[in-house]
Amino acid sequence: MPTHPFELFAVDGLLTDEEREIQRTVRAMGERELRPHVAEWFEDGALPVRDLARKLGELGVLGMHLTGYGCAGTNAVSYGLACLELEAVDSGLRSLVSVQGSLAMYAIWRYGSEEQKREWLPAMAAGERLGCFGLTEPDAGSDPGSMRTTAKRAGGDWVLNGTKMWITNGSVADVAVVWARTDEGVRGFLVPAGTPGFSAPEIKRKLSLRASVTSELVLEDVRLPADAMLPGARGLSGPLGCLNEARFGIVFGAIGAARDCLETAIAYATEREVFSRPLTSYQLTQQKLADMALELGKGVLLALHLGRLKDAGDLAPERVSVGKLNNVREALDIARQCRTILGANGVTLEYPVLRHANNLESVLTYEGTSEVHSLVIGRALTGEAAFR
Ligand code: TGC
Ligand code: FAD
Repeated sequence: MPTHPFELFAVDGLLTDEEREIQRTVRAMGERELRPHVAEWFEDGALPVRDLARKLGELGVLGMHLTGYGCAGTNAVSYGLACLELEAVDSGLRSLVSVQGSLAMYAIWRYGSEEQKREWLPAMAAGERLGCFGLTEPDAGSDPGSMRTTAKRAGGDWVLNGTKMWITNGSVADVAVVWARTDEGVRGFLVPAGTPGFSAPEIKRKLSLRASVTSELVLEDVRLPADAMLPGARGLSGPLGCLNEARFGIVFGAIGAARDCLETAIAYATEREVFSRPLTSYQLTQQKLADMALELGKGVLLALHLGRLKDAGDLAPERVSVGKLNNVREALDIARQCRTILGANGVTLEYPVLRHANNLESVLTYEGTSEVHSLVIGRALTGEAAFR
């Protein structure tokens, strides 16, 4: 009887009953309501974000690791497992949950005023209102400290000018969390959709994360009241603090995409006969499968370890970098290797492997590129910052 790759590492035994139940519930919803449509969403480059947000809100996964304001208040491991199961369907679905819960909601939850929290968080947890997170600019990605977007005081108001680029859910969001340079350093602002001077054109023709909306944010003399600023975030540590949360979800999520690829490749190789024997019966195939199972298993153990550290309040940012760099890089390698096992069938949307591989190209780049995370780890190891 074949053993599942996770079973080789006895992963299930490391989870509590509640964590297993949350994982089972998210997986079942994903298989029932998301997987049957995902190839079409990817092919069309169109995602029914509003419908999905409401479904994900009902499931309780939006901002699920936050407490109060309608959020589920689960532990970090449960949130990670939900990300894993959503990304097993498509990275774009995990992205939706990451941006809503770990970036937009987290920014408000962590740095917002009581009024801002009450206004936005319950509706965002329910999936009735959507948020996005605008940090990257056309000329400032890895180095957000060089951002050009400004917020200037005008009487009691703020006036924002600038452009944000590659913003997930930008054109469907009800509120954009926008980071801008002020006289007192980088500050965060809540920009409601429809504010005069604010527009969010969608970016088309992506070859990756096609089941995800990506947009530009254009701010032309956008006037906001004084209370649109997030009072608790000062300096670059504000947005970077949010990134720690979303990167943590990706550490688990990437394993979901890789698991789906490996399960697909094993099932395919079992059925596929080459030179009159099943593909699984060849040593070269078994070598590939064994190597991938090792990386997948090590990746899930690393994710769980980081999850336990996070729940214990001991997850330093460089540890998140270790997980993000390793698990996304290995997931991408696994997706590409699985593609070889599927031969020509691997390049179609009939199977998920190249879709996952293409998605993982974006995942390797967003939330800190693999090079940025290598440099964060390098700085931790040597004490030398080699970013600039
Ligand atoms: P540096 O001088 O190191 O730090 C500036 C201030 O920030 C603090 N800090 C952090 N705080 C919390 N968490 C972290 N991970 C932090 N890293 C640094 C630091 O202590 C300092 O605070 P203070 O109070 O002393 O001022 O900053 P640097 O300019 O040298 O940059 C360091 C670097 C390169 C690591 C950072 O800029 C970086 O992480 N760059 C990558 C940018 C990035 O990841 N962008 C992602 C945009 S969002 C996104 O991609 C969403 S995709 C979502 C989806 O669809 O799933
Ligand atoms: P650059 O920073 O220009 O990097 C180009 C290359 O240079 C990379 O290989 C990089 O690693 C390398 N490099 C950079 N610095 C160094 C260095 N010091 N040493 C050596 N090499 C270096 N951003 C948001 O704010 N919100 C979002 O919701 C969001 N969603 C996204 C969705 C998608 C689909 C994508 C693709 C991106 C999204 N991003 C988002 C943007 C993402 O965070 C940036 O693309 C990422 O931070 C990298 O920035 P960049 O693309 O400008 O690349």
